[in-house]
Amino acid sequence: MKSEPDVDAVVVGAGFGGMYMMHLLQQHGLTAQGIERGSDVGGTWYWNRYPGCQCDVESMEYSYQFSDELQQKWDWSKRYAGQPEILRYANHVADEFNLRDNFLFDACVNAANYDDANELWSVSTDTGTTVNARYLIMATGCLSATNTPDFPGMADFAGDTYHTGNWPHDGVDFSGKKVAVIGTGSSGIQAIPPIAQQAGELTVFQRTAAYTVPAQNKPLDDKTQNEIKANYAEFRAMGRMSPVAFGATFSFNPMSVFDATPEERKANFEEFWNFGGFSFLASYGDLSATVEGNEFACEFVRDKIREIVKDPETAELLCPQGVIGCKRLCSDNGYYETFNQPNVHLVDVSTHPIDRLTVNGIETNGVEYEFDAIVFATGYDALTGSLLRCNITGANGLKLEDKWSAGPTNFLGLMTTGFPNMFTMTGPGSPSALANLITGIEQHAEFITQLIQWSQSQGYQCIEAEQGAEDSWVETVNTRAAKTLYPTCNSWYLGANVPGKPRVFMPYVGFPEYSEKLKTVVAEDYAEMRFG
Ligand code: NA7
Repeated sequence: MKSEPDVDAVVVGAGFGGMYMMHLLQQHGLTAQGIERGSDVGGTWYWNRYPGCQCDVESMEYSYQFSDELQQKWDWSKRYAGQPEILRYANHVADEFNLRDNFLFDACVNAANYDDANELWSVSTDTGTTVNARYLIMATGCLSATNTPDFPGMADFAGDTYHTGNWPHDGVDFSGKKVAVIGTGSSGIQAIPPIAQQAGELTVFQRTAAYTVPAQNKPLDDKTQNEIKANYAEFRAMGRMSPVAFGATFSFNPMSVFDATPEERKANFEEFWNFGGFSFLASYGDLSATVEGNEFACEFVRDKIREIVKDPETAELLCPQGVIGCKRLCSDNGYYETFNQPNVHLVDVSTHPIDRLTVNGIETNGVEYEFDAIVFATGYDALTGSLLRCNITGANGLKLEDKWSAGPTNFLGLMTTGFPNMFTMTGPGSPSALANLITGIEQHAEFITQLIQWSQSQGYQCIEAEQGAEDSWVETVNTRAAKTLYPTCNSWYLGANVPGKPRVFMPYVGFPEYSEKLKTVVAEDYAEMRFG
């Protein structure tokens, strides 16, 4: 006789994904045990408490839409919410829907094994708890496994070290200190201006200059907020129609960048620059179609940098090369202006890398720089890192790290063959970080719940994607990516930022088509999956 599970499902992670998943399971009468390594809800927003941390999707869009009552009740203070406000929102949602009771906090999953005989997942944590469940739902986030380069001498440095993705809860006082920031992606670009305000001296180590557009953040006035709330359903529907699942606050210009005169282009780029943030990539319909067309926007941004940054040598070092939007476009609050401060210095480590950390600081190109503190803004083992760190073993002893040794393969970014009843939310192979993550989370949680219910209604205990479905989905994801400029740069979308990680473009490009595909799969009674 087969063993019975302790609960229907284990949900790993209490970020926005795990929270909504838990809510849906509870609502549909399924029992669930949540496991979260943090002490409370919030996921990415629980850990990323570095100064200046802010969402790059507008508040009215970066929020749940499953409950109109919730979206009407919550008021955002700013156009782009900062981390503290987003974390307050996560806590509010947890309170409203009673989501904490079924979570075990301060517990990190250290193994998840599929028991073939009983068709159950056995999930164990570093606190000694083991839970047996029919379904395993991994809501571990796209950007939650931090990446800290393994510089020689890491242990030698006598000062304090921090990673932006694991920031002390009580904050850090850099007053009067000599501080280094390594990394100039979104996190570095957001953290550098406030750290520069406080620190005695700040030195930024830049390997690749990133494109950033001012967020143009501002308080969200009642009138704007109330207008959106009055037609929230329509506003959300507009967001869901966009290729990135947000953008209801701005218009995508369908014009070709080649059809405009230089003066028209400059004026148009200026308009989008002044609007701020990601919208800049919507300034022309074909901006991301060709390198030649894209270069017009790149040069516009470089001219802005040359205009803002007073020291010409620093300005040139800050000028990014390559395609804008290939790596995720950053949005900032006074980033370039910060380099005009006399206490801020830029060290280019593109041609000569950081050699080592020393007792006193950082050594590169024969020069030792002395610091009291080093901030690693060096990013994440994105999309797959948080899954692989859970040590997952599927049917017949197949390890996820072995199956994905050449890169992640799955069906719809949701299920990988050989791992029955395991679901990954906003995983590789889904639009994930290329789209509004909360919208993607809702879509996945709803799909998974519906699929489990359907399977149970048919009397099945086991769900698995057919190998053919997985192969064809992998091909679709690759074909999609190959039609874009995304694979042309060393981004974390490709795993290129982590030494030794397979170089595979992981997210699915195209949110609306993905939504249609999910609907088709449901309408066809999950024909590409096997049930048992
Ligand atoms: P990112 O975007 O991966 O940025 C990491 C930065 O750290 C980037 O500038 C890297 O340079 C730099 N880096 C990484 N390793 C090194 C070494 N060894 N030496 C010097 N510099 C290094 O992470 P973020 O946290 O900023 O942003 C992640 C996402 O969060 C972001 O896209 C938003 O979606 C929110 P590189 O570019 O690799 O040369």
